[in-house]
Amino acid sequence: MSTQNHHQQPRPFSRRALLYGGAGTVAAIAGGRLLGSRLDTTASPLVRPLAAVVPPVTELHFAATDGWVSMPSGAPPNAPFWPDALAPSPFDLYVFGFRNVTGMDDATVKAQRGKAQISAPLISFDQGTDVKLTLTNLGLSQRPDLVDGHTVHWHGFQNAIPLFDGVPELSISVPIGRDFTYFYRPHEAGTYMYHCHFEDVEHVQMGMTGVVFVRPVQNQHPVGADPMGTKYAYNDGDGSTRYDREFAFMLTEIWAEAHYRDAHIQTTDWTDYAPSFWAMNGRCYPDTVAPNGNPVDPAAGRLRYQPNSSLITANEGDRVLLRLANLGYQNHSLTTDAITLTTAAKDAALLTGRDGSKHYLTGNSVEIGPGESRDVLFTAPAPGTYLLYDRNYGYLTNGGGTGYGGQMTEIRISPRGTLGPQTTPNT
Ligand SMILES: [Cu+2]
Repeated sequence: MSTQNHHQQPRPFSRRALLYGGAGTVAAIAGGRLLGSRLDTTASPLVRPLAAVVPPVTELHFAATDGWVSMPSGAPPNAPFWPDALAPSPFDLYVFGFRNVTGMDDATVKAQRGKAQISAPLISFDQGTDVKLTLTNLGLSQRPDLVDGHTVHWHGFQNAIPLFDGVPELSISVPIGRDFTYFYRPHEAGTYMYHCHFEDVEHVQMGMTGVVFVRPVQNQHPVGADPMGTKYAYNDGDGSTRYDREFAFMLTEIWAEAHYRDAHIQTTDWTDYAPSFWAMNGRCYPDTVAPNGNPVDPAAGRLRYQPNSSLITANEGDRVLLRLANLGYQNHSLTTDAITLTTAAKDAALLTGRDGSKHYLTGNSVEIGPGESRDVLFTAPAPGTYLLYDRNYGYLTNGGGTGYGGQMTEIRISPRGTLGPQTTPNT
């Protein structure tokens, strides 16, 4: 530094000072308890106690890292890309992903490094309840040379604060070894999706995608003669989105060659995109119908890090809600034979006219493009097993092998009164 600089008068306000101030604001928000205690002790009569004005808060803690998962064993090998020779048994494919580490102590959180899951945890919130989601970047155990950040981008959420939007070029990403707390106040019910936005073409393809949905306030104020406890997909005003059971689906494709290149320190030309697997909730048929798993259960086997089942179960006559989200790079069209599907919402918006009239779509197929969501209802037909599948038969394969695979699952209908009330989605 020159003496000239040393003698400069400090300017009252500069762009750099503003940037520093911005960072201080982030720190204050991230340390919510500290901020709160300062506000509580202020002498200003204009500041009311926080407890009187702050809505209830849901707090979650996620970790971002890499890991290994398993595609169906019947797929033909595609040497050297799949199965990946670096994969520890019983796994065969390298991924990036999120884990829900809420409530874990620091040492246990750190122990999840290298144990990512696909698709990301299914999360849901109540309209009007604030959300604090802390993301910890645990780094990549297979690629310690790669110092990528991670973020959470709630796709479709009308975020008033860019800091919490998760687009790193415009706000903040979380470096390795650091935490950042995102804040959301969900005003709009519906089905959304979330994903990491850091090097997003790569990180999304590698598995950092999940479904998030917001329950409407109408659940607390049932319409007509509906009893308390009635569940609705939206604030529809007439009960037309009432449902008994809900199942969420993250639709993606998996390009095994790109996953191999990430594991083996090679780069990918994304314009060559040519997926080998088509997945529902990170699994390919027939794995889609296996029960929900648990990433912290060592006995969970080859689907341990693909814990989200896509099996649909219901009693005859039940109203069933399908929450569909597509974070692949291809269009998908889900169809079912012999069941009429009603699409009530697209991209977390109920299909209504300005006068509130309903413009739901009926048919046996639902089109859904990349980055889009759909809320689809049907009434469970006579007992039996039905299929929900992508009507592009090219997507009903595992690695181009014989037999059915890919984006397909089963709808298993039981006689009336067989299944008790559903308490958790996708069960
Ligand atoms: Cu990421």
